[in-house]
Amino acid sequence: MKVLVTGILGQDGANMVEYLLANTDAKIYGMIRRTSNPNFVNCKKFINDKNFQIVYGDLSDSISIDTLVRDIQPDYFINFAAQSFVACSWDLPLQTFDVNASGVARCLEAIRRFQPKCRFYSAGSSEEFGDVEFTPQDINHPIRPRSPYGASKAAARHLVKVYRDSYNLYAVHGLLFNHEGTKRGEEFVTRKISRGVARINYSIKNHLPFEPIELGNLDAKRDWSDSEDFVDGVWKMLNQEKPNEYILSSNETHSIREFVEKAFEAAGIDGVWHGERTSEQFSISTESYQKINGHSSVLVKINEKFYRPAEVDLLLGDSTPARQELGWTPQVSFEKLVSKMVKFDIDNFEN
Ligand code: NDP
Ligand code: GDR
Repeated sequence: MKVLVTGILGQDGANMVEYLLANTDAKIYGMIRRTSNPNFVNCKKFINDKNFQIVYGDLSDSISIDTLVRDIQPDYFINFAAQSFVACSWDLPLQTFDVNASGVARCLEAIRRFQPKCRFYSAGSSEEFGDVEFTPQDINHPIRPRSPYGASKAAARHLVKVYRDSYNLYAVHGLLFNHEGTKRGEEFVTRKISRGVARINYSIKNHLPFEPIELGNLDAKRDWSDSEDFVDGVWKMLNQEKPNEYILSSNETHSIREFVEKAFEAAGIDGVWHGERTSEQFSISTESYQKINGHSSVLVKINEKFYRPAEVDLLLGDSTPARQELGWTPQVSFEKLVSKMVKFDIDNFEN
């Protein structure tokens, strides 16, 4: 069995490769694009595995995708590559659309032409629901994106359906709510917070001054899970009798504010909120503040530059069909996820 996985330097691609190497005998081809200084930090566990091989390709280059599918003849093509940062998609709307939507068309075309029995996964997103009409969101929720990123993923979803219906391909666009972990990119809010907590924790322990973490909208609510649970759900989606689309989610929602509280709690730092709107701050509670020799006690403050032109206020998924029909059972709770990320970043900061 041969599996082509894209986005392997990112979070989900790397977790998927680890999962496949641990659970199958497949030969894994991990696609990376050409960059001057690729970062292999997420690939440490498998980069030298005999069943793993790096291949070059780019979703914006159809020749590279055609060549890979034609030469490898994969049984599965799992596409996690994307311009995945919503905030940046207003700055890069065309590049976002080209990679996330046209890129999926390039993958589907390559499969149609060179290996039509290959099973294809396209990484859909709860951002497609955007300006939500009802909660929790299930697979029938209307598509109402609020960002160029959300619009690009919605277009990819339509393309996958068109190719599935037109050419009888096993192609699924599974809708993933937010998922995080120790491989998460540093600009996403959860990792930004867990890394910030690790930095501040180090300063407090060493009686050093520190800068607060600067965040945008604290009121947005997200349905957060662990990426390692999701790659199992994606693999299950690819191994059904018929190609069906499912939602993967935790079925819980929490605000950014709650993530901040839980993250500092995981490091044993007590904080309190005060102030309103853009003046709101999270500061060390008086008792523990005395331990830090009178340095500024502000842990989190607002920086308006992190607000978005349009926000998705509330995401809460309903993944009951995936749990019942795929037998998918996520293992990591919200609390466990936060403490796992904080602990990892504290250990890494200190070593
Ligand atoms: P990451 O941003 O961590 O990884 C994305 C990867 O895509 C990176 O390795 C990047 O390469 C690669 N990439 C970007 N552009 C191209 C291109 N033109 N050609 C080839 N590779 C490219 O994302 P995640 O792992 O978090 O997400 C995986 C997928 O799931 C994405 O499609 C994302 O949109 C989607 N998704 C993610 C969710 C989440 O909460 N994590 C939720 C819903 C959907 P490089 O390292 O060189 O930059
Ligand atoms: P999101 O993730 O946009 O949901 O997309 P992100 O972590 O970037 O934002 C989550 C929420 O936090 C608010 N926020 C901030 N966000 C960032 N990045 N930085 C900040 O300083 C900050 N302050 C507040 C945001 O406004 C937002 O409401 C992720 C990506 O993985 C997508 O690829 C994926 O499709 C969706 O999840 C589901």
